Amino acid sequence: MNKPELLLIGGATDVMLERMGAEFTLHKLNDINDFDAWAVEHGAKIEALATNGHDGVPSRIMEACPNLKVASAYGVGYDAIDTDACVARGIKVSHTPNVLNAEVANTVLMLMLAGFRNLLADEHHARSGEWESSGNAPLSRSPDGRVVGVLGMGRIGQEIAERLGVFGSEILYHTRSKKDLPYEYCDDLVAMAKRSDVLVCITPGGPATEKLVNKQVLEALGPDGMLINVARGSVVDEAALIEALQSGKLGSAGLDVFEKEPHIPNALKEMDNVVLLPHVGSATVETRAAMGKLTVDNLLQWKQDGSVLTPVPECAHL
Ligand code: NAP
Ligand code: 8YV
Repeated sequence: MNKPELLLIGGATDVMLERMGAEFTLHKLNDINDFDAWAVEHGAKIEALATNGHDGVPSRIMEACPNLKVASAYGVGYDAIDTDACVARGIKVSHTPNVLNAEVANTVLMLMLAGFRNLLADEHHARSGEWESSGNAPLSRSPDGRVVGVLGMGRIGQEIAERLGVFGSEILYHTRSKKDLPYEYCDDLVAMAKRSDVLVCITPGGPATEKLVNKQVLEALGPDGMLINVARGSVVDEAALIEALQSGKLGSAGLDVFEKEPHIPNALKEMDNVVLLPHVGSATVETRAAMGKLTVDNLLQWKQDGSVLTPVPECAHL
């Protein structure tokens, strides 16, 4: 029996490749040299797509593959996918919610600890020999008992709030609608930032959240405040962030995501009150295996009965 044809955008683990290859005829975008020639020969046969949060579903792929029926994304954030265009073409889009909540929350704790406890400077002090030549490192600050404002209180935000229990944090949150949760809701982001020692961003990206964290929010967080962004680079006004950090109007930052990934502005790289990560919030072997499994499970479910296990909300009715 003929297998349905699947186009893979970006990388996939060996396990994913093996599972997809057993049920689909695989085409790997990375291996295609002449896309136009490939599209003429194979485009109309492609029914399934495996993609990721960064590449999404490019319009040239939608056009080249007019019979696309399912797009399974490896990642929970799908701001790179034009869901309106997918719905208009009847393409079911799935993503990987929940399986990465704990890891992204761990990343927030790691950035918060690194920031308060001067991890990078102290590590340098030990490794460089400065401890022997110049004596003890300066004191750091404790992460305990801080007020943490969480911008976005969904699946990951709630896991962050729960895990911050180990630091005895007081949790405030800002979202568009109040949740039935044991944390204080703030309907005004600037007011929440003013009360917070740390502001953690964990909303989706896209136009609704673009530059939500602006100059006013950053200045409200203040000279002792810490910004942690594990959401999307677009959520924070990066130019305003650099200005606030340079001028001392904002104390410090821990950043996993940036406006133009993988580019990180030199101004941020040069600051020692900033901890930088290359978008690795979910990037452990264990969590990526779970994300890969769900990505393929969605494709196999679609092959079985035309549905997907974890559709993005915009496609749930399809
Ligand atoms: P989720 O369950 O959908 O939660 C999103 C939260 O953001 C909700 O509480 C939502 O509440 C709030 N929100 C949405 N738009 C908002 C707005 N305009 N203003 C204020 N709050 C808003 O999503 P999730 O699973 O927690 O994931 C969140 C995001 O984390 C993903 O979309 C992705 O961008 C990012 N992420 C990053 C990494 C990484 O590696 N760094 C890994 C995974 C996920 P309301 O609807 O009530 O506003
Ligand atoms: C991944 C993420 O880096 O799930 C998300 O939204 O940002 C990360 O888990 C990415 O999506 C991998 O494709």
